[in-house]
Amino acid sequence: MAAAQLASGRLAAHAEAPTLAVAQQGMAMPSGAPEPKADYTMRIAPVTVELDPSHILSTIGYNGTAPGPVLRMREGKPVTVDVINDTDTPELLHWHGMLIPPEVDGTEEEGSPLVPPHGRRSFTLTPRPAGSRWYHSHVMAMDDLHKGAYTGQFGFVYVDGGNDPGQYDQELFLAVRDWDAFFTANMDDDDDDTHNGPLLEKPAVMNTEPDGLEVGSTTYSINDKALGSGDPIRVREGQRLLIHFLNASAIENRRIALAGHKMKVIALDGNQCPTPRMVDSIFMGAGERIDAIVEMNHPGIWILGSTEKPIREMGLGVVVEYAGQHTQPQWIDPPKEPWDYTIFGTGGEKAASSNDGSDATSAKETIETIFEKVPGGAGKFNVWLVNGKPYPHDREFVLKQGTRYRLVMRNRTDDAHPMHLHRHLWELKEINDKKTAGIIKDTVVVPYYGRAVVEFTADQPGLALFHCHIQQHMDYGFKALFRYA
Ligand SMILES: [Cu+2]
Repeated sequence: MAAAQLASGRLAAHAEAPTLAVAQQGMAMPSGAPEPKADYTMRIAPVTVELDPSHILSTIGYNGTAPGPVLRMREGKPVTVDVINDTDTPELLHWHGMLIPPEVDGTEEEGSPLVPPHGRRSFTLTPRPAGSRWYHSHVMAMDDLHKGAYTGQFGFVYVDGGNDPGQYDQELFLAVRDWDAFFTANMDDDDDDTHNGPLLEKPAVMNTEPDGLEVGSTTYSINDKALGSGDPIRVREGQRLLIHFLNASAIENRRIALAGHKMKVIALDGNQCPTPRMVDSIFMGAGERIDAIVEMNHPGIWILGSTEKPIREMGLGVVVEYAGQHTQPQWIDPPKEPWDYTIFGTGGEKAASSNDGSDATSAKETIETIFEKVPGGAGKFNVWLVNGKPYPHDREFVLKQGTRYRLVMRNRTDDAHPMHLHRHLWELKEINDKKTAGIIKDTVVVPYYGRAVVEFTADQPGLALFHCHIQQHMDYGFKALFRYA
């Protein structure tokens, strides 16, 4: 009964799952064998993105756009995806938040095959679970800010589980992005939403060595347009919007609001949360998704965008325009409330069962992780340690099939890190000692000098990459492989 439609022309351009012709000249395909038609073809190639008429950037994207198309898949129905790489370097297409084998997950560390330069590869995967997932390049970028997650290689994949997500009049997919990354010695951290915590993991003795170069940006967009450019989101009073948000940044965590409106958060990382809640703004670590319902009950012309004025002025926003309104787009600062995942969960202690299908009462084993930064100093890069070592580790993290694990993440650094575990879902249990249950995620922001505890069941045999979703942190050590015994 829900009417799914897209708000604007530029979003509509992303609505159709592409089924491009498969045969391409010069592509090495086995001769003689009949070529099955892929359900999706993803062509990796240079694209231009017109953020606004005065800022057209060159990057790498999928199927001629950045972000790539919104792919809609049916939960549990296998699909074949042809990935064509029209660039000069090997590529990997990763499916973030899906429970799929390492061979198709799209990371070199897990052993997924690379898509060779000017080559192609076919992958078959069974999309699950239902909800808002996304795809992106998972190659290492190191000091090349035109590779991996710095490029336009990202997009939504929505896995339809057949459940009614509630009534809505318009469905929007909004990816928050920064562009034209550069190295900087003066990183003005915008992820300070987590600075107000109890600093449980702050070391008694601080490392005062000077930091190395970090990655910054002064160019932002939602999807492929800067604020004020492109079509507004056109609405009518009384409509309900279902907005799928994604922080597709390789660099930063972000806070977003829609001026004049509250948003009802219904899902975190695509998974319905036990307690939907109205909020004035949302906070997303790099890689995280939030689904929200917004009632259009405050006619006017408003800005949906970053809560930080300079970031909005550099493009991170989109105009929301009620029919018949003709004012200038307005911004109103939302109340400053620290982001707290636990308000979307159930009361921690008594919530015994999780909704990821596991038996939370069975015996658990604990995996302790400690994150540290080795400051790089002037002109160099910081190195990031997991349990005292940068990647690769040896056999530190070995899982037993069927066992429920309690993963403790201790962040002894002055950054908030969005930590992601591939091919598994985890249940958030604690943020800075505050307990919760029932929140199922694949990425969690471990606060500045803080601690997060999650639980997951080892039920996805094979290698699984655990890493910070900030590309530079991952590239310079902040990752580890979980393996099965
Ligand atoms: Cu990080």
